[in-house]
Amino acid sequence: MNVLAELGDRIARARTITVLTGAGVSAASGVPTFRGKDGWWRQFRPEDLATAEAFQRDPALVWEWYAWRREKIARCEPNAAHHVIAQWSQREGCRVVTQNVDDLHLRAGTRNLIRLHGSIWEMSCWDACGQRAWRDERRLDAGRPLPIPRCPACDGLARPAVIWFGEALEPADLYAALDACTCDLFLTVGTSAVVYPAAGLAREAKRRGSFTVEINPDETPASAAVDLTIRGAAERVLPDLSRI
Ligand code: BV8
Ligand code: ZN
Repeated sequence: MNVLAELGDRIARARTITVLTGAGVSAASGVPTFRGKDGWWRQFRPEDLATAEAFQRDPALVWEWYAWRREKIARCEPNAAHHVIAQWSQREGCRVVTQNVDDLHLRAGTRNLIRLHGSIWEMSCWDACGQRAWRDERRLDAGRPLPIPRCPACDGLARPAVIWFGEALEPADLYAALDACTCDLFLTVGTSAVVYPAAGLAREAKRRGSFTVEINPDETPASAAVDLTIRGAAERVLPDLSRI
């Protein structure tokens, strides 16, 4: 039986499935990945700007980067990989854990979605008045960056409601993701497996007895730890699996 057929059979037989996704799942939709060649903006890497220190130092610059990403993402549609994962998520026992902040899983209709790093379409109060994660989908107007968004409650600075490097994940999300590591089948799809704690989930699932699979065109630090690696693009491999 070939590898895809074997995995398709496992998917059909699994009582519980968890899918962990990274930026590679949105690549076919046109969303820049973080560590790919398109991950840079001007002379900055994501790690330079996705931090509270960068925002403290220059909120306007960080907001320009997020406005640029929002503008790009607003023109993207969920791709075949999102649609297959959304279909699987309708099954009892299937959970989806995403590191992506583009909300394309939500737009594809995914149920039981755990968003580890928040959403680029939500904002929180930087001045910590407590106003959190309100939706704001305003776009760039005529190519000029947004005026820095303000908090509707205290008129302080608003920040993107995402988890920056050096910030703790929401405990409820982290616990839900860890709980999802107890499953028959764990698929890690389209992530470079370098950002923790998300990067440790495949190993945790294996430790808990899951059959673990990586779907990625490239090798990653997780490749040696999983039971099965499928070298391919999510938007091609997932539809093939769903047809088995
Ligand atoms: C935490 C949201 C602790 C923002 C993101 C020093 C100080 C503090 C912390 C640390 C430190 N050193 C290390 C850490 C931990 C740090 C970390 O892991 N750093 C790394 C860089 C070493 N982690 C953190 O800081 C986390 N918090 O540790 O808190 C703590 C505890 C208590 C109190 C205080 C603190 C928070 C990490 C979250 C960072 N936020 N995003 C935003 O988006 O603006 S991370 C960002 O990168 C993304 O969200 C994504 O989650 C993450 C990983 O990227 P990927 O999704 O994997 O994308 P990437 O481009 O890397 O790879 C794409 C993959 O797809 C590739 O493998 C490619 O081959 C593949 N691909 C391409 N095309 C396809 C494909 N696959 C399939 N199909 C295709 N077509
Ligand atoms: Zn406020």
